[in-house]
Amino acid sequence: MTTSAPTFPPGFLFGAATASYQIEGAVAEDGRSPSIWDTFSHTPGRTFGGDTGDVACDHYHRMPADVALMQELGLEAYRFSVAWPRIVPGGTGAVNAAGVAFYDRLVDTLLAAGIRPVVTLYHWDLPQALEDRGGWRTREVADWFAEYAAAVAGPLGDRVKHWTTLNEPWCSSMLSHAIGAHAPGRQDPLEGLVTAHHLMLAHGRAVPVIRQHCPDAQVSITLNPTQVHGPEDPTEADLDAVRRADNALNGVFFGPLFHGTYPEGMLEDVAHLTDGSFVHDGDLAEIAAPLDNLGVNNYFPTRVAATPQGAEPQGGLHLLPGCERVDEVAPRPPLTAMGWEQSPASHRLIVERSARESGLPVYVTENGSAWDDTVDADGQVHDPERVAYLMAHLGALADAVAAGTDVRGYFAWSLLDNFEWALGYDKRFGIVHVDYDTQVRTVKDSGHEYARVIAAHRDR
Ligand code: PNW
Repeated sequence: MTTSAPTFPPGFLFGAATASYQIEGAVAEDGRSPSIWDTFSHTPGRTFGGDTGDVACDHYHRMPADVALMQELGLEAYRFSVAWPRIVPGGTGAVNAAGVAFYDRLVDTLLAAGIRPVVTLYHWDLPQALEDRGGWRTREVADWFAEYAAAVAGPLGDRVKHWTTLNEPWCSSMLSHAIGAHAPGRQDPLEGLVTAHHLMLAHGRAVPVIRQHCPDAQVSITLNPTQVHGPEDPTEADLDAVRRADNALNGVFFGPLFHGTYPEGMLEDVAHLTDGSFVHDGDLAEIAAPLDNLGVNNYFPTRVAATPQGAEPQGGLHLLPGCERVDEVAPRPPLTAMGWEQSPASHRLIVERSARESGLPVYVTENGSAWDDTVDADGQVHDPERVAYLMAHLGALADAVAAGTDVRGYFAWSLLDNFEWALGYDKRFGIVHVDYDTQVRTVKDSGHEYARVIAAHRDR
């Protein structure tokens, strides 16, 4: 990995990202109702050490200081998500003014600090009240989501210009309903597929609602595509495994969103699960609503092979629809604390493909790495691995831009160490360290390095 300073075109936007349930805490304040992640994290055995988002980074109470920290780092943009259960506690119906007021203050504080707000409507905290009515498994969710979108875009649309409907619908569908690692923790390959479809339908239905409330909005969705690698010397069966994994990871979204159809062969591959009747007339047109840019979250590539005859499938990808005989192959070291492979070259490939498939400008809306950070005797957090990961991925991205791919910005995941979902507080992704006993924030070496990259870009 190199550490030479990557260069980007003028106007390239540098920011950092967070998500509501991962940082806010204050889960029972000002009328917020429980989300599926409150339920999941409070269910024994679901998260590391039984960790929950009850307090998290206490950002709900520390927002002004956290924005000051962003300003200190020189961030040009801040990507955050709005908690649906704060805005519409019942999931549908009455809007909670106190919930709206928090994001109203956040937006004003950001703008006063010269930081551009980039809003995600849904980063996984579905109101539990809606889960109780079938959640993402029911088509009605598309209308519930459009109603919620109006409740946010109405009050914030005058000041927020960057809107993202969904964060990583692959996680809300496949990881949550087929693999079962995220809330609501279900394991059914067909549910994975159906919820993916309903998420996209919800997205497509929300796009015109956002535009109606904010005519000059830049509207987007954030996906988490991953480069799928097969063995070096693949058999026919390996190539088929790569194709199936790529469909269940990437094509399932690229197809309907950008090509108006599911990938060729995909619905045939799942014919043993469904006759495809979850796709209604008109859905695909609605899903393909024109967008202004595409958000890409990418951390690692994926390695697969065909499951050998007579053997049990390895890893978790075989739980995905159509992937029953797909092995997940071990990642190549050096791995991050998440056990994730580090491959800047794969990052570049998937960003380039995302731009090609969507025909849209791309923002990298999340990228980063987890390490076992500690505050040193000198009061600093030395995280050379995160610095190397950051610079290598920025370098690969700069190469993609130089070769002609339209990438408009980069958001580091994450501003703060935070609640890393099923892994609780065990995994630290922040460029700023959080002491969960004292809530003291300490900018890590990577945070200082990122600040230098941003300053150098500004002064060019
Ligand atoms: C993304 N996987 O999550 C999310 O957008 C963030 O909220 C999260 O903190 C970040 O990446 C780091 O994990 C993912 O297992 C979680 O494939 C898990 C997976 C992918 C993305």
